[in-house]
Amino acid sequence: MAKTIIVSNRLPISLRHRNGKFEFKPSAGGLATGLGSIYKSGENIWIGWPGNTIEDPEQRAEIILELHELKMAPVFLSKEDVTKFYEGFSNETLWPAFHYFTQYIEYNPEHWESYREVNRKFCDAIQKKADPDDTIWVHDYQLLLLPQMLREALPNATIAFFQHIPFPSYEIMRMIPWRKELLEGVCGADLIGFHTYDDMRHFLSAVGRITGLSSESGYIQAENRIINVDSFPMGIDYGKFVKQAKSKKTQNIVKNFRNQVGDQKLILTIDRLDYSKGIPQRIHAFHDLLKDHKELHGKVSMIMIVVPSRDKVKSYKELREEIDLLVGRINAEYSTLNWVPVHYFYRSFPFEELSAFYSMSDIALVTPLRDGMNLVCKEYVASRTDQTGVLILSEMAGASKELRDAILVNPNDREGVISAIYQGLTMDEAEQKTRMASMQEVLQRYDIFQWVKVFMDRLTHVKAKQNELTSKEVDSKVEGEITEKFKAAKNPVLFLDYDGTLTGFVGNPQDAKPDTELRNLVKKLSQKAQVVIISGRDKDTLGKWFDSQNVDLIAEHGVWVRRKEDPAQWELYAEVDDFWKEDIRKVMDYYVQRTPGAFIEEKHHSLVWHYRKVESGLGDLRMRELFSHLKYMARGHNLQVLEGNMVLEIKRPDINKGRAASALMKGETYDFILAIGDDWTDEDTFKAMPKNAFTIRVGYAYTQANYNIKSFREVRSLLAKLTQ
Ligand code: GDG
Repeated sequence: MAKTIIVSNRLPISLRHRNGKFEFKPSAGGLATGLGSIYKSGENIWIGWPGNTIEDPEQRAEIILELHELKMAPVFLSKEDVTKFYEGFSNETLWPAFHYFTQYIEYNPEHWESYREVNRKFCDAIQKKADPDDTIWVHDYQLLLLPQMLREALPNATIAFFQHIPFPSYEIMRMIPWRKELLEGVCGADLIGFHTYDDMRHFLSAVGRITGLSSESGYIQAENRIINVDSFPMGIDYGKFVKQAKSKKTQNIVKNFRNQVGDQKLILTIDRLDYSKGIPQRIHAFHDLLKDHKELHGKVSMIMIVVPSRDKVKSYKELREEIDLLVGRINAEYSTLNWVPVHYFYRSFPFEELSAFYSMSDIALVTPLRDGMNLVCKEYVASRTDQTGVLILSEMAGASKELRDAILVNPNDREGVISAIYQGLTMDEAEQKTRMASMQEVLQRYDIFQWVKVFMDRLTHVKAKQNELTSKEVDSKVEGEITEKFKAAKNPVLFLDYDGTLTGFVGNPQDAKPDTELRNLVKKLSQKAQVVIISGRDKDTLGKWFDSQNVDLIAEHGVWVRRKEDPAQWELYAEVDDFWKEDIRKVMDYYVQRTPGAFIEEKHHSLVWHYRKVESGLGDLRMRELFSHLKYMARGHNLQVLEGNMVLEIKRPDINKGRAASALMKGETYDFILAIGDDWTDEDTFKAMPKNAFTIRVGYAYTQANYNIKSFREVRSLLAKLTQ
């Protein structure tokens, strides 16, 4: 049976070497608990770095054995890996870039090289454990290249990726020299998750602009499959925080702590040491609050817990010194013999004490400058079992998207933060309870277990969707069937769309003329079958390009037809009027004036607005505007507005390829019919085909066709097989 493998840079344990033996302490973090239901069952396993650098083979063997008992497997990193991959590329390039601290970004090719190598190490370690159809869930920014490496090594595996930190705007992403490799690395996954909708739209925009892969409604269209990108705001183990807050142990600690600090309001702040958390800015705000409100002196204290982290990295060392200085200054300025403004702890606390801090504090002040989610604010809310307390939360934390009943602040707006603290200190109990109750309801429902469930369900859904598409793939069996039936046929016909089907897309539509390979292919096909080129192109271009070929041409989606028996004669297949064009052209022209790169193509029965050469993003925006403008006008003229591949076309609704194809087949008895096309206009052709026809859509989109095929290259190769 297929198993599930969880992968993260760090294993959820801490490892200590004491008295010649290793001691393993499992992590009590929310993620480890949430994923516990997965990795602890059946054959499942968690793979990652144990957190120490161990070179000795005997010690390694001992660790492998011990971890095996805990359903974990190690990836061993060398000291150099830790310096270059972990402290270097992960924490000095990706971390600052993804948190918008561009001033701290290091661009070091050696670190990049190591990042690649370590991702490869992870891939190798996983390959040793994985079966071909396993599910592999990769976590976080240290392993952005891993999904694609795994895709290549295990093409049939189900691969998911979740990023715990923000995903920055394209403007930041494009600064990184290795941006394309990083994005392509992530796109090896089937499901890609972020905490918020903003992260996901930044990712989709970067993928579109940097890799060229297009997406719609959260689905990226990769060459051979669809990839779903979605937002999954991570929850906490809600029940655990409630239980701990109510426990005797924690209540006793609260009493004890309270005796020590006396009767005053407490403002709690808890963070890992990190410049993204806005710690100095918060101390400045508290300082100014005390300066402005003398009446608060002696009545309010801040409990500030900073958990040591990455203290070998220069910017972190400097941050620590800055915090020491600021705390020293505020305490020196305002302390009295029985009051200290800031109680500062540079260490971590056991869980029951953490819970006591949450329980006893009147305000939690959570003001990161940027944070993927932030769990501390959620833990505070869960711990407020009597529903009193005030949460002040930064808009820059992912959690602010869910906790709308917190006092939301911009952490850069010092005045705003000061007045939020004042509002919190003076908020009446009824309001506190209303806000807290509503936040608790949200967090209780979307806890960590629900998060894991929703993510895994979505992964199953994406796979099912992919299978639906690939089950229709033209594989060698289908290819064999088509070729065999074609060869046995006496009167076969082929309906072939042109752009995107027989040839790729280019910037200028007039440059897409048939190359030698295609001309030869069509020539050979036309000796064995009736070939109909069925296109939206204008008749003059199509006529010129297929001048000497023995083929039927249907131009402009069925307005014109040219039979091979009479190549000099274009026949009007549909009566069209064009008095509507003047009004519509004026509108389209207005959008051309405003949009560098856009142009209008005029066909006999339609007008087309092209935006392939417009700046990416701007083209879509203008197209949407034009779409709604034209839709309104189209009603008056009984016209249809259709969105195509980087074009917007307006035409009469009763003219389409399907109608033309049916007319051409009338009275004929074909014993083999094949229709191939790549966009919505070809769907009309597919719909018009009799049941026994082979219909194929190029690309992996939903379609009326019986089959999908990867690209125009595969179309050519299929057609070449028919000519042999
Ligand atoms: C990353 C993203 C995202 C803190 N002090 C103590 C202690 N903690 C625990 C808290 C909380 C955790 O550490 C901190 O989690 P955060 O979410 O606030 O921050 P990051 O470490 O930066 O995490 C972040 C997260 O991933 C999850 O996706 O939310 O945005 O940056 O759980 O309780 N625990 C104990 N003693 C302490 O003194 N026992």
